[in-house]
Amino acid sequence: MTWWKDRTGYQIYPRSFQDSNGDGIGDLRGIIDRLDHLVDLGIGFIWLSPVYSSPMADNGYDISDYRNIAPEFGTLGDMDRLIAEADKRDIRIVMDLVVNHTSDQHPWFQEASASSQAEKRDWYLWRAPVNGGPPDDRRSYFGGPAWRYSAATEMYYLALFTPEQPDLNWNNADLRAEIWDMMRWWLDRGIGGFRMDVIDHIGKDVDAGIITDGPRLHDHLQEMHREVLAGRDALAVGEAWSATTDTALLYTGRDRGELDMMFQFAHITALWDDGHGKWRPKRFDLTAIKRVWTDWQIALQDDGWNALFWANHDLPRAVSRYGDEGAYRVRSAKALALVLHLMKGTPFVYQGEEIGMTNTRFDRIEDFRDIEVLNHYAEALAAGTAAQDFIAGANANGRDGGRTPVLWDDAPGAGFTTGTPWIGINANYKDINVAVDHADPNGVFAFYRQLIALRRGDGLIVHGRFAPFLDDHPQLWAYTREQAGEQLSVIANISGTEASSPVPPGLQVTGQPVLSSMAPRGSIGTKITLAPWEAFAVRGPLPGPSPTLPAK
Ligand code: TEU
Ligand code: CA
Repeated sequence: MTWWKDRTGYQIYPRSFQDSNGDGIGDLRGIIDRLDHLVDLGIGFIWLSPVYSSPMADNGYDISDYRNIAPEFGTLGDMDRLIAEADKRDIRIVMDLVVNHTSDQHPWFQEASASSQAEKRDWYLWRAPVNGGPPDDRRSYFGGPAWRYSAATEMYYLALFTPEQPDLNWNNADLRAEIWDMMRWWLDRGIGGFRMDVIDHIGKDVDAGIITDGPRLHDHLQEMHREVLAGRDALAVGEAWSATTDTALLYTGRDRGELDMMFQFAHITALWDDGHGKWRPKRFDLTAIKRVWTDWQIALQDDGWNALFWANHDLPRAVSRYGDEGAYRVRSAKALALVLHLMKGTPFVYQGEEIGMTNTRFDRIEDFRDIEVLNHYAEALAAGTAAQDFIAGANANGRDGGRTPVLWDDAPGAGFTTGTPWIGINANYKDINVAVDHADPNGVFAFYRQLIALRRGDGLIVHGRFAPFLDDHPQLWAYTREQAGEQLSVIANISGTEASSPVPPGLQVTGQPVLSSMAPRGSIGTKITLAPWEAFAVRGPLPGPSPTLPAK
């Protein structure tokens, strides 16, 4: 029932993974064509970002039919083929469940917004104007007001993301029943589970001003478990930007009957500027990142389960945000992967991360595609921000940089498409692509393949107890995992300059070399000195007092 504990997940953003018909947009057949790449990598399941029918206001996170496939991605038959072909390769398909909101083109909303007497009116959140305007001044995440006026019934509806994404009213039992039925319909089609989009939002109580972590959040999740997930061998992983180590076990505790694991984002927001959020990212701060991961490792040490990740379709690419894009690109990609994958939890690889792809940068706002960037750009300029300043922030921390096509080879179109891609392809595709990296025994792909293979069936990596060291060192990241008398020690220089430190009490790094971003090492001697981005793991018997030898 917990197949996901020793497997590694791989996130596919379908629009940019592989185009099979030359329209410049990735599609399901393209994914099927590339499944053997994932087999080679050792992937155990795919988190597939939405492929359902959608007007694509938010690239598919605005769904107009939960039980059909957007034509640009293919057909239900293609989806069934993907499930079957992946299953032949022992790869499960975890679909993206986006049920905090639908598209405004969903028939449910079309019906609900047409008349205040509509049967499904209460499936959305309507409020009367106040003093001729919106009920309150709440802002949406993607710019503009969160309350949108609907002239047909002269009322406002809540839309926390874009106006095209009206929030569903989860207090409505008929709505919930329909969601359960749809989830069962997909599980019966053979998918392996769901990644649940902004799931911390479904308990909202807007009149109380509570949006995340709301009063009925866990009631709904427990009902979902009873109605859909109980007894099924399906993964439920929730996305919860509001989650903390205090609330994590409410979602993922073994006796909670809710979710299996969750994506928390404290390591992401720790580097966001207090005043300007992601658009003015703070300088990299390793101690802040280590603190978050250590807190979460310890919080879920005995219950619950972490999802381990650096990047996804909403975040900048790992090697650009946390590593080095230049001389140490490959080594830093390996170092970041090693410290992440050897922690306790299920690692997720974001498409292209396995070859150390870097962020794509755009000089002009016209080259960006993400509605979040475009809307915030307009608001920032209206507030006096210089265009280039905002664009610099959008390139550093926006969502488009990591959403450009996977680089497969050095052909025009990078092997992604023979047509005109929907978004620009990274200009470094001739140097950084799967074909080049895959051929390099010291490449990023080869390292990820070894790292992922280590985890499979390994009790120490999957279940070993976590212990941190060197918490305050600004360059070094060190921790151990212990299980059944064995210890795995991980030590990494997450910086571009040499790092050294006395060996902290209790940290013993001796044993068999497991993996290294450079030449294999089996020990650190009496003082730690690591080259830039040198990271390695060793494994051996749990050090401790040598066993007393029997008297002669
Ligand atoms: O993202 C949730 C979400 O809050 C992020 O969009 C985040 O707020 C933003 O990137 C930080 O500035 C999920 C999906 O992952 C995202 O792609 C969707 O746009 C969003 O929900 C709405 O469905
Ligand atoms: Ca296509």
